[in-house]
Amino acid sequence: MLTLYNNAYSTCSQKVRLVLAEKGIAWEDRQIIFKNNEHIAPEYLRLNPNGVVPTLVHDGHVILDSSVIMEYLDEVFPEPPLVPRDAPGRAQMRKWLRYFEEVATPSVRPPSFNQAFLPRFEQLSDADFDAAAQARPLRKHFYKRMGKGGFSDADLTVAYDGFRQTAERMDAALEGQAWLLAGDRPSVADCCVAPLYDRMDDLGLADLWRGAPHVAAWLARFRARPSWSATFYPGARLSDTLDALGARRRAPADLVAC
Ligand SMILES: N[C@@H](CCC(=O)N[C@@H](CS)C(=O)NCC(=O)O)C(=O)O
Repeated sequence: MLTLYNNAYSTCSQKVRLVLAEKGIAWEDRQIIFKNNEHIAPEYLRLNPNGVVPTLVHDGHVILDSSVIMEYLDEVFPEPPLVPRDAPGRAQMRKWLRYFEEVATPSVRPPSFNQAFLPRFEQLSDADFDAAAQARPLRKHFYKRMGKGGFSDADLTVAYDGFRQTAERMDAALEGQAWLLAGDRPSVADCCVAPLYDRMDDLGLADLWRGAPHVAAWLARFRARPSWSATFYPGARLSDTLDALGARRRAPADLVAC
């Protein structure tokens, strides 16, 4: 009934897996392997013309975009609620979702590519790299900006600044409450951003929220939930597969300093 096309270490996939696990929904796992270009294969593009994961298929309906999928799941499987039932509460939740999509989500990409994904591309000829960028409907210009040499220190500085701002805002909101919205369990707003923290931590960048104790406590609280271990199974972190990815680690201090 529910099929999720997703990838183990994709943060957008992890958002949706957290919601599925919090709700205890059974689903079919269809892994999309990036290095085999399965996300830009014609049969997958027919399902998701953006050439990204995740994609949810439910009773023949194709649902795209991780944040849309999270809200869809809450509508179709209302218990336990991960979306506020009142309009002002939903507006609060969407305020966070849009802010995360504008600031935190793009902040995670430059360090992720520089530290983990670049080796896949830097061995390509210029023509093959161009073709790889052109083949990505949503990310053509992002890949061109990265180039075979990776994102610049200026790009990394913008990314770190955005993530620090996210942590500061969340820290203020989390003072005196366990989760971003009222309630005794994580909402889709928490599920949206938590995988981004896990990724930054995995990249050695946890210093970005060193001055945000409520964020650190929130992350520890989330990591103690069964939904977390269901989502972050072995292989779901870049550090689990760094060798397979041919990744290089740079010293965090070196990265944060720029
Ligand atoms: N707005 C989309 C973005 C999805 C997205 O960027 N997914 C990444 C993985 S987290 C991807 O599939 N990237 C493919 C690529 O870089 O070619 C969503 O939230 O679903």
